Amino acid sequence: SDYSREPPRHPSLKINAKEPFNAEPTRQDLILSYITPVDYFYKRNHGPIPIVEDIDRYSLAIDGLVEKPIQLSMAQIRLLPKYNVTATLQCAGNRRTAMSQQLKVRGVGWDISALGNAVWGGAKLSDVLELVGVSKLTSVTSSGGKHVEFISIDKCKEEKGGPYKASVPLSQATNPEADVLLAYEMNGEILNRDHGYPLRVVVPGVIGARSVKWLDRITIIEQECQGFFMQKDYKMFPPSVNWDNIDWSTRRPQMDFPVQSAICSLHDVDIVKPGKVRIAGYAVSGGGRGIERVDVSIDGGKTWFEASRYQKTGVPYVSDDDSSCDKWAWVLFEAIVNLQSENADIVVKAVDSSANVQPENVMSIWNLRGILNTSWHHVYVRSTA
Ligand code: MTE
Ligand code: MO
Repeated sequence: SDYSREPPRHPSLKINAKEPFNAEPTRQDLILSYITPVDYFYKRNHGPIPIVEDIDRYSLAIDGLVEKPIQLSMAQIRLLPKYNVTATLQCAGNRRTAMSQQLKVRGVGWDISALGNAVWGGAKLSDVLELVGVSKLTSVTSSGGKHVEFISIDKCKEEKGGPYKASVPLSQATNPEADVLLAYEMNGEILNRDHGYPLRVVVPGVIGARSVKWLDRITIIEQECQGFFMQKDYKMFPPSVNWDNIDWSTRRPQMDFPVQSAICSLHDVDIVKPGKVRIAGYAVSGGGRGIERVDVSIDGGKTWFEASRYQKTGVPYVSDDDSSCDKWAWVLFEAIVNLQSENADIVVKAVDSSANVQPENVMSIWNLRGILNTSWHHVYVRSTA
């Protein structure tokens, strides 16, 4: 594998693995703005970043169980109606390091910033599939439970040098409301190489692993994608499963991510002045569920109060009100607390619009791959005058 032509990256990113390149922004940088600048957006790769040199020769193949397979140029994709969808992409491995500190797990270590919120611009997958004769809102019954597989042009060792792939159910792919995009823009700029130039999938509300970058081919298949990252990775196992007794076939590939939140304004073990302290961070849920509430504690979870939530400044955030909020996007939260005690255990947990809550204890959701650590996020601070 060839890492000699990697793109430039912002020097402030914390590098968790160099080859393949995996990096996240600092906690402070992550919440500087509601829309994450491309420079500060986490980068998660399984191989070298491919190069598409000549965009005029790039084409996307759409084939499989369709009436008329086609090849689309970038120019043809750009002719389709363009949508801008604000969506948070979160890696299933976000917060893995904290899980591994309790009991070792396998995988790239991430702090709390393996996510970002961007405005993705592109064509809807439902419009693209109409071009091959697959109509919108194809139900599970009428499709016979088919799937849409996304195949990349990158090469990764987990696929024995083959491309990264993933799939979503055809019923989700053909649903315009699911907002599955073939994105060629990120925050109004041409998608850069790290994030999938020239074209990537964005599956809102679903773990980042399904949003395939550097898209080469879309194929309609009978069964879900049999690739490594669908079948031998990114599955949530119970704490009792270890590397000796694991049977990958017993679990389904993880799709939606659960409710998550974390404090970004503080670290373990910051020294703060007694008095007013700002507690700020993000909360997000999968599946288009909004954030109903963010609870903050400064006594380790004995007593709680509610933080304020916001997306766009000046617009009140009302979860599940599509007209005023971005349903696929995180909320930022903020609370000003009065810290007097010498040692404070500051905690955050969020509640989503289906009343799902985060588990208190990380070991209750421990799994050998260290995915979906959504346990209450703690920061321990000391206050001295
Ligand atoms: N697509 C390809 N082709 N190759 C990859 O390694 N990584 C996936 C997904 N799509 C990956 C991919 C994972 S695990 C995540 S979390 C997201 O891309 C990360 O997207 P980002 O690097 O744009 O933040
Ligand atoms: Mo990921």
